[in-house]
Amino acid sequence: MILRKCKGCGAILQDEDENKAGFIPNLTKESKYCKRCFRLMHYNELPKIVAKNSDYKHVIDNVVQKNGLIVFVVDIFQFKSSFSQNMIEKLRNKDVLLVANKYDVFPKSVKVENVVEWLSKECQKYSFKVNAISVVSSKLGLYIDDLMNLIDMLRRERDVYFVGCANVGKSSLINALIKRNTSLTEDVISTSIIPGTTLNEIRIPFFDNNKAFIDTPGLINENDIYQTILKENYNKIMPRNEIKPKTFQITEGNSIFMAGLGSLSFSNCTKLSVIIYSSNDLYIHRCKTSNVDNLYQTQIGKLLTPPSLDEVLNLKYNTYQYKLDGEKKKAIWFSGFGFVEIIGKCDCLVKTIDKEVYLTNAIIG
Ligand SMILES: Nc1nc2c(ncn2[C@@H]2O[C@H](COP(=O)(O)OP(=O)(O)OP(=O)(O)O)[C@@H](O)[C@H]2O)c(=O)[nH]1
Ligand SMILES: [Mg+2]
Repeated sequence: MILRKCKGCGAILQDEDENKAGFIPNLTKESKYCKRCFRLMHYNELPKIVAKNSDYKHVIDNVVQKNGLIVFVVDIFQFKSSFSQNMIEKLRNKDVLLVANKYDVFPKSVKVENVVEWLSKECQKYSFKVNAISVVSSKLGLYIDDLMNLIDMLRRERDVYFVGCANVGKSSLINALIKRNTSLTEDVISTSIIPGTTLNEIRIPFFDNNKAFIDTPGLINENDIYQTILKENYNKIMPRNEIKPKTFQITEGNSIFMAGLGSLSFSNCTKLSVIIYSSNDLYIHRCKTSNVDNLYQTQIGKLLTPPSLDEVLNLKYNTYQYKLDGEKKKAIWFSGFGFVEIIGKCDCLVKTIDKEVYLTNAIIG
């Protein structure tokens, strides 16, 4: 028996168990997509079966053994959680093209060259050598031709593997490259807002000599807020179009809530500029620091939502303390729901849902 793979998710097609990956009611030689991918593509029904880290690990261990060009995709809005230490270690000393996707969510005033320079410094910080860096939007097709040129330059007649954390847009990027370079107008691979959409390796012959684009399941990052909050809130925290930054002039004793997902409290400062980059739908609330504890106790899930009221009891919050010397503009990155740039000297107490927070030099500059 020849095993056939679903073209949308890579699972092996089968007609025996509806609750398992790759199910299709009547499997024939012509079958292309499993029921899950068919319903996702035609009815936008979100997948219930998702990849596990065992799927990712099995595939990535195989990819790094191969002599291919590796396109390491990160999400520019979730840079810190998608530039995963775990992936960096796997990809060290390989032929890597780093691609920052979802550039469309950044304000139009942000120059690609500056983002590339910032990314290159982040790579240096981790002594992570890459062959090239590219910034794109697979959604709007921005800089897709430049990326194709880079791939052509670096591929040297080899296969091209797309790897990265779940949800960064690996499958969307392959779809964008194929649509731009063929007569196809529809997506070939399934994509969705749910992390773990791609279930197994998907090989799409694209170059001469049967060389291919190869999609892979993403690493499900435990530090990703999408592993914690309810699915109904995903659309409120993931920006879908250009972010309109919100600027605040902050003085001693002021705080800012990013809905109920986190807050920043400022002290030991005279005057600061604080710029919030988050989904335009995320409610930002400024208040006095003396009110913060009371708001956490009484308004999470109500005024300060997401999270939703019925998930509040399961959530834990962590605090982090930063001392900013004011010499350089800094960025504090939350896991998956935004980042905040701060100009000025201050102490900043960050409280957020049980996920890591990162401090870097400002990316927007
Ligand atoms: N704004 C924006 N959203 C994007 C872009 N590319 C992908 N997305 C969205 O990001 C989500 C994840 O995209 P996928 O292509 O499924 O991501 P993936 O990396 O293949 O995810 P897994 O298969 O789960 O590992 C979807 O909701 C996409 O619509 C982009 O360039 N801009
Ligand atoms: Mg995918």
